[in-house]
Amino acid sequence: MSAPRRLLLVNGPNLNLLGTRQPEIYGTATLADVERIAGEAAAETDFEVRTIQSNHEGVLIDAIHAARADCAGIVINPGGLTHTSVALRDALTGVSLPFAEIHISDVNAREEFRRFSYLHDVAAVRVIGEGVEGYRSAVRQLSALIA
Ligand code: CA2
Repeated sequence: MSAPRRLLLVNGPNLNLLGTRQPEIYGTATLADVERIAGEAAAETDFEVRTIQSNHEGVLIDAIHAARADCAGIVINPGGLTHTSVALRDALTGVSLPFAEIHISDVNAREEFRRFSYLHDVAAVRVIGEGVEGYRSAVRQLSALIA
């Protein structure tokens, strides 16, 4: 059977606040804008996007597990869990779907603790510090890799 033309877009803790605070770091676009950008990029190659944002690690892990049934890949901004979560890494490697890790800000140019990512060696694509347009790039690169 051919792979489903669907990607799961995961946004982790606090990304629901996009566009409301810290514009100097994250810009002024909202989570709705991010989800629209990802959907537009996916449509270029006839993919659709399912979105989830949660502030709860277990909810994100459940969504990643569910993606195994009907998604071809995952685009994820894990928020602060990037730097802390073995469980999120295990979920992503456990479902064996290719995934793109995206960060809006340049995590390498901020506090030292943001430089390490538990996903850095298992992500198929990494996009860092390109603002919310980075989601477009992540979706395009992941779709190309799957197709
Ligand atoms: O740069 C990114 O995309 C991050 O993944 C964002 C996380 C941060 O912990 C990572 O180190 C880098 C934080 C997401 C919180 O987003 C906010 C947006 C607006 C206002 C407050 C928080």
